[in-house]
This record gives sequence, structure tokens and C-alpha cells, in this order.
Amino acid sequence: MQLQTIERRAGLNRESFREEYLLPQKPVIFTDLMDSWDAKDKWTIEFFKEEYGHLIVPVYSAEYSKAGKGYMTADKEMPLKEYLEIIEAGPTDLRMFLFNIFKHAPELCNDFQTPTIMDGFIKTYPFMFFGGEGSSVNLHYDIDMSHVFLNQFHGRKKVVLFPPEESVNIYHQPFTVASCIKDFANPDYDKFPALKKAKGFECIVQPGESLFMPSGYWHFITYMDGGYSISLRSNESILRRAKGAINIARHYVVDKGMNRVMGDRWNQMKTDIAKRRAQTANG
Ligand SMILES: O=C(O)CCC(=O)C(=O)O
Ligand SMILES: [Fe+2]
Repeated sequence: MQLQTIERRAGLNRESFREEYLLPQKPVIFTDLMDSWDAKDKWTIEFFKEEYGHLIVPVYSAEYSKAGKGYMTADKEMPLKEYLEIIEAGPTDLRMFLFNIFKHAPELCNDFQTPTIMDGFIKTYPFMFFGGEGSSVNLHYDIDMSHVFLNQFHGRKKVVLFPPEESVNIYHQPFTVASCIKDFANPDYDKFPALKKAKGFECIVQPGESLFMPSGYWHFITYMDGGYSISLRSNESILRRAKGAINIARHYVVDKGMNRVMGDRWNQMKTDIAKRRAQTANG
């Protein structure tokens, strides 16, 4: 793999962001996008424990996305306070997401603002992502094809990104938004040789920083510390919104349907297709 370091910028305006990053579809870290947010200093672990510690949240272990029984279901539920104590105590693969804290605590929305750096920010409640030290998020791209601004509040995250053009070299699993490479931290190059040719980006996002991931970008995330962020999404293009809708249909109708009918054989078929594509592309 060839990974380039992602640039850090402060003071970008709409024009310079558009010219240098949005149009060329290049990732960037803003060091000042969250500066005006109350949340930047207010949303500490202590704050969440004291104000929202009683909320019952779904918690996921590394097993959650493995195909088969219990696919995509939470491993357990617990009060937020208990979950935060676990991630403070040391390494754990437990993550917490797909829980919309803003539905339970809409007043939290006053603590951050929709960025003005571009148009098209999606108005529904955004999602927060929490994870323990050492936990990771499988290599994937976002099904709705929006641009993602990942704003980090607590802890550091190591992020590896690949542009959509690299889908073949990173073994895009057809009909899904995932890669066939499930252990991306220790990839098996014998099984996935084209990965050596993949060109992407890497960075460590620090608290107070915002990572811009352009539409369709692949991301693999490792939590270097226990921590959390909020992902704000934007999609200013009707064409891209339509593409997202098609992705969602393909996933929920074709992939889930075939999983039900064929089970593990469907997984194997998808991996075979991805391998053949990588082989063809690389001669
Ligand atoms: O930070 C995370 O845990 C996952 C973020 C992510 O995949 C996203 O915002 O699209
Ligand atoms: Fe994502």
C-alpha cells in the first residue's frame, strides 16, 4: 500500500475548500472547523456521564458484523455511564453507535452548528460514534454516498482512506459497501495481492479536529484511545443522492435476500468475484 499523509488546514473558506478539496475529491483535516462549537470543550466524558449516563445504549463487539446469526445486532445494552466507564478503563473492542442520542437529548444540538464550508448538509439528526481503545471499524464506504465530516471530541483515531477508484485493489465485495478484507489491520497479502498496489491516505485525527472524507471514499478506522466523534454528512448533488438510493436498494434487497437464500455460499461468491476483478485489473 502507498499511503499519503492527509493535509491539515486552518482558515479555509468556501472557495478555497471547493477548489482544493471538494472538486478534486481530496481528503483534508480542518483544525478549526469546530472552534466555534460549545461542544468542543463541553462534551467531556464527565459531562456525558453526569447528564446522560442513565440512557440505555446498544453496545457492539467486534463480532457484530460477521455474517450469520445475530448479524448486525447489538451484543448488549447498558447505561451510557457504564459504557463510558468501560472505555475509560482500558482497551476494549466495544463500540457504541446506531443510537441516536439527539432523539433523547435534542438540547445537545445547540452545542454544535452545521458547517458553512459547503452546502447540502443533511438536516436529520447526525450520529455519534463511540469506541474503546483498540477497537476498529471495518473498511467500508458510506452507503448513502454523502461526504462525511468526522469531528473528533475525545481520543485519537487512526484513519486510512482510499478513493473510489481503488475499489478493485481493495477487493470491494460486490452488492455491498464492504471490502472482502475483514482483517485490514493485518491483511493477508497472499490472499489479496492487489492490496499492495492500492494508493490511499492516512492520518491520526486528534480531538478538536475534523476530517473531511469525500463522497464514496473507503475508510478504515482504529481507535487509538477510547473516544467519540460526531459525523456530519453532506450531499449537494442530486445525482449522488440517487446513487446512494440505488446502493441502499441493492444492499437491502439483493444482498440481504441472497444472504438469506444462500448463506455462506453467497459470501464466497462475492469474494470470488472481487478476486477475479482484482486479477483482471492487474494482469
Ligand atoms: O468513527 C467511527 O467509528 C465510524 C465513522 C464512520 O464510519 C462514518 O462516519 O461514516
Ligand atoms: Fe462510514
